[in-house]
Amino acid sequence: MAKRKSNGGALDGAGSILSTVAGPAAAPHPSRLGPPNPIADQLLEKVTGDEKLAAEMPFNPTKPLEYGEAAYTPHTGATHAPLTPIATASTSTEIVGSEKVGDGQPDIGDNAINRPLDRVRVDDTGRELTTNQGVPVADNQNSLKAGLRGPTLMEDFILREKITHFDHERIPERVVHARGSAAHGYFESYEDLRGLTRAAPFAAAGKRTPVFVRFSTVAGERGSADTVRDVRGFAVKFYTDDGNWDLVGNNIPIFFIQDAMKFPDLIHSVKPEPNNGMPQAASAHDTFWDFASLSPEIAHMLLWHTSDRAIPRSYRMMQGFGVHTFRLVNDKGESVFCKFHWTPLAGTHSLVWDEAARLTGADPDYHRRDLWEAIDAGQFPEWELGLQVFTEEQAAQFPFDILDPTKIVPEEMVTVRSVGKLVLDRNPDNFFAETEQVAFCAAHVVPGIDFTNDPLLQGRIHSYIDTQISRLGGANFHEIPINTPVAQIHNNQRDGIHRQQINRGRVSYEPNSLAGGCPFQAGARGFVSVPEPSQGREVRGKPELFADHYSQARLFWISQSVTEQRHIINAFRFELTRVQTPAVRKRVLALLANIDAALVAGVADGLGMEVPPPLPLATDRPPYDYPASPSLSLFARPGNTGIRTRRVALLVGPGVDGAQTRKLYAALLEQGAVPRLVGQKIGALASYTDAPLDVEISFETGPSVLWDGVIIPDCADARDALSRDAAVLEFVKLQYRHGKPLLALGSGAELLKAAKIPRKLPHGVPDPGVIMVESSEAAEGLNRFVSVLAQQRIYARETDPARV
Ligand code: HDE
Repeated sequence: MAKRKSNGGALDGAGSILSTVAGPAAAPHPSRLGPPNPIADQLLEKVTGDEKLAAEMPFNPTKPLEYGEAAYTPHTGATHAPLTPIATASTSTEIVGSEKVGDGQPDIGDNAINRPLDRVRVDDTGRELTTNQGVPVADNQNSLKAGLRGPTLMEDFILREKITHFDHERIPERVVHARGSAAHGYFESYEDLRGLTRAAPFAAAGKRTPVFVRFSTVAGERGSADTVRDVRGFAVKFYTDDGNWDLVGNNIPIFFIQDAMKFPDLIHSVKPEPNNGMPQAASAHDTFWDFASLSPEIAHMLLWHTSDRAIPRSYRMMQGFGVHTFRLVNDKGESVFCKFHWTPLAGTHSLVWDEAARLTGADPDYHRRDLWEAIDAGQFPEWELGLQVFTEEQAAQFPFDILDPTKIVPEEMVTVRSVGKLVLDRNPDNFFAETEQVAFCAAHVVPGIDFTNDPLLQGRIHSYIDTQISRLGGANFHEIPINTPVAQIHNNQRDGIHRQQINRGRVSYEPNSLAGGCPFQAGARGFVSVPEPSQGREVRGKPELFADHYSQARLFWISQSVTEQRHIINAFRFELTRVQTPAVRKRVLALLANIDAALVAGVADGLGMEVPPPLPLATDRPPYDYPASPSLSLFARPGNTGIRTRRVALLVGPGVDGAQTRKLYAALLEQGAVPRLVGQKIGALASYTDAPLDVEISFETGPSVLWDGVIIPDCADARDALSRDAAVLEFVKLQYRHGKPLLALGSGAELLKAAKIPRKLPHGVPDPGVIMVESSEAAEGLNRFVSVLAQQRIYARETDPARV
């Protein structure tokens, strides 16, 4: 047989390249595949490129680095660039373009699903109505029938698509934190903090990182009211250069329990009772207090929960906390412990309980509306980020364990250093697509931030991704636009429900040579866990220091003002009065007896019970005697934004001084407040000095609880028109009772007199918030009103409950 001659690679194996299975063992690559054809030529280039790329990596050079000592040093994966982009493509037809697939010139090394949200915003202006398949709809009013009076036809695919979509419009709500509101904004670092952390948001002074922030209540269902007594979620998603960092915190710096194992029990106890589905969004029922009184580690949190922290005036006026101790890690791998604090520039302000309870009826969306309106008005809420940074050595000296999430690090022990600001400057376009579908996750950290062994945090690392899988319907929830990072996603995860990403190429594994080793592991540039030594006997338990349940509860109690202490006692009385099982009430009292004698006596008195002996302690260690920490009082942070966004009702009735009202209105607006004319009905209201006023909202629609302060302009008929209306009298009485400022001008004072509003506080000094002046002193009266409005309320009024 004649010896086979080499064809110089001309056509040998061409058939194999055109096929997708088997091929010659050693034939050189052909230089063409038959008749000229651009796609086939592309295929040849691709296969040739593939072969060269694979040959670049004759073995896995980093394998030995996975073992022994070498494993302690992270290493970068081996990688090679393809000679030609087509080598790593999925298909040689990649260059065939259309409106749908694009022009076949993908940006190599890019992941387009990470583009700004503009790519998925939809605007219908000037467009025809279509089906979900883009088919223009001729008639959106009628289903398709066999004759005008005939049955609807199965064939009506347009009706069926519309109804089917509607049937599935809801997704399961969050098991906790179901009720929430959110906004976009940015975080701006004040300094270059690279000495402390390599986390991207802190890399330079002035650096801005986009954020999406969601505030929430915990216990209520998605449609529950905003102003219930509850902890508020304060979850911040930072879209950093190194991927998403979620700081999923609360407005209270500690938690109810010490170990993730107890979370389902806690939540089952606080959620509506399973037999009758009541009460909604409230802890004031037997099962919660039964669980609480059997779990004394909750003592500290109960005081925060019964304090006014749990009924904030606004999401914009509450602090936020990361709760757990985290670690900051710099690029030398050095780490320190850190607690995160958000402090609102508007100060910390709260509702009073009676007001909060009425607001659930007057405006269940009170906090949602407040956030939305402030942002839409350009009054962007701001918080400062504070870090409490401390070392292992310092932590070892603390009288508590920094891994215990029921303990704070008092600011007197470690100061809070302000390192940047959070500004919320854009409302979402679509509540469902953004606020509802956003998926926060305590496990989303970036290089520079690391966990500690706090046993509550450790459990959270598992929970959040798991819950998104059922709530958002599968493993690809990170591809929902609000959840995609701004940083690129490149990995070998594939498929699953609702996959958005169209991965190019045939390689979805690592190590690989066919994609040039890509995506390759980032080594030291990637996320590297702090190499904390971890060794010990397996055990289900907690460290001894965790057993001190009362020292910090007492610290909180003694750090509160008299007013705040009174509110805590009242809240316990309210909650426990709703409890029906006396033995449960008694156990709660026994728990409180370990905190403070006046506290338990006040609560017991409200329940008509004796103070029982205290609950036994869980440790023989004597409690630690903390000095009071003034920064734990809400009054420590009045804020510096004045009366901006404060809502002021100008009560107007027939015979009002229109010119004066307009002047007051303009002056309030000038200072950033939100004045509104409130009257018996909307529409034109005759004024005796000026053109008629246009009343904006009625007493019914805008009841007293919706306003931070009230002004009664001079009104010739005040005595008749307003003072005889029980609803108007009730309006001003509630303003007074809720500690809000009232300013009456000229004969407007008749209304305050008719409502029997006292001018002095219970201890005899003039009430700075009840201001009655002549019309000629309107400017001075307004100044006094404004200075009270900007402060905390006049809580001293409460000390005499017989008033009004
Ligand atoms: Fe959460 N928590 N949590 N939590 N949490 C959820 O995740 C969980 C805890 C917090 O606006 C869930 O997506 C466990 C502490 C906020 O979307 C779920 C444990 C703190 C939000 C979950 C905790 C929080 C959640 C429900 C104990 C303060 C709302 C739906 C081990 C530091 C985020 C979801 C948003 C939401 C589990 C304890 C804050 C089920 C298992 C402590 C602000 O994954």
